[in-house]
Amino acid sequence: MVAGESGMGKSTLVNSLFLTDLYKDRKLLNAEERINQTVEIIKHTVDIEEKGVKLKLTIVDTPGFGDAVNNNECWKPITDYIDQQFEQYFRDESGLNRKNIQDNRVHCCLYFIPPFGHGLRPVDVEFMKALHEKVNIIPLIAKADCLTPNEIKKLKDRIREEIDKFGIKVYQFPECDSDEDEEFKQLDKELKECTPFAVIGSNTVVEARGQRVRGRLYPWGIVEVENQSHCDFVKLRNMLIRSHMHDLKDVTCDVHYENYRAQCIQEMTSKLAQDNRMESPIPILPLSTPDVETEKLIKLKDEELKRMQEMLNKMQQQMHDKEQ
Ligand SMILES: Nc1nc2c(ncn2[C@@H]2O[C@H](COP(=O)(O)OP(=O)(O)OP(=O)(O)O)[C@@H](O)[C@H]2O)c(=O)[nH]1
Ligand SMILES: [Mg+2]
Repeated sequence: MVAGESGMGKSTLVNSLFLTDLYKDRKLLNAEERINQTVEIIKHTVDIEEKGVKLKLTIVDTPGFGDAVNNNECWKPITDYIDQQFEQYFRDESGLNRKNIQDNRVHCCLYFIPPFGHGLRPVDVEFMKALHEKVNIIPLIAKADCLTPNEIKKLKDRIREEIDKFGIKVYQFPECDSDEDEEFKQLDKELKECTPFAVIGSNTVVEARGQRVRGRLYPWGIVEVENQSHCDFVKLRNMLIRSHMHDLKDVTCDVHYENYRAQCIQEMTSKLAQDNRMESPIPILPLSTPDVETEKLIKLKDEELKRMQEMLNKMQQQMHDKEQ
């Protein structure tokens, strides 16, 4: 999923990342870039092949915020979308056919930070905080071609400091196994030092050094999307679809989804406790002889409540253990 202010190049990057022109069927406003402003949440499914492995990815492009006078709660449509996917998964998991559940949970959110400021703006802090318990956030510096290498370095340091200072929980790259070879360890270190990734997107192919490459042509030269000395696009792409795809899925499943699930169960149990006659996920039998039957029902519900509470405690303990 991509999120951030309008015009930061989200749709363009999505397009560049998966090397297909996802938007080629749309009416063209601007012949050169061929991407319109995104006005609703759009889901695309793409089939890609990475080193012989076929992958089916779902990409969620979201409309950028910033057009409204008041950007209060501009993250709401996004948090709602993420919750809806969790809810659907939770329903499917509790249903009859649990084996073939389609997993539409959001495993990663690329958050675009503008390159123009001096770090995070209040809206960036609030946006990421609204999302960080629900999804793996990977912050990006958008339109990195606007900055010199020195400026990029400074901005990265600043953003990293502010992420710490404001207690924003962005996706943490897992520790590298100590038995990995030195080259792997070095690459892993470089990847971690590189965050937040500075990216450049483009939908145009230009000619550079005799080759046709994805890039942006300026009067003073060409910036190449996949040139590692121009930006971190290749690093980002590799980590997303090669090195860290599994971890992103695991963290979603073990941390974010478990959070959601625990909350759901807690809400359900407190609802039950409030009124044990209320509509609940546990079937209530019709009462024939009220007194005996009611007592039986209350006992049953008490037991169910106890079980749910135990399950909740266990999950919270597990989550707590994992965090440590
Ligand atoms: N300089 C520069 N311009 C870019 C880059 N990526 C995209 N753009 C341009 O920025 C403009 C907006 O790009 P979009 O991809 O539509 O931005 P968006 O974030 O999807 O915008 P919304 O759909 O409104 O949220 C277009 O004119 C792009 O050509 C980049 O890396 N560098
Ligand atoms: Mg867009």
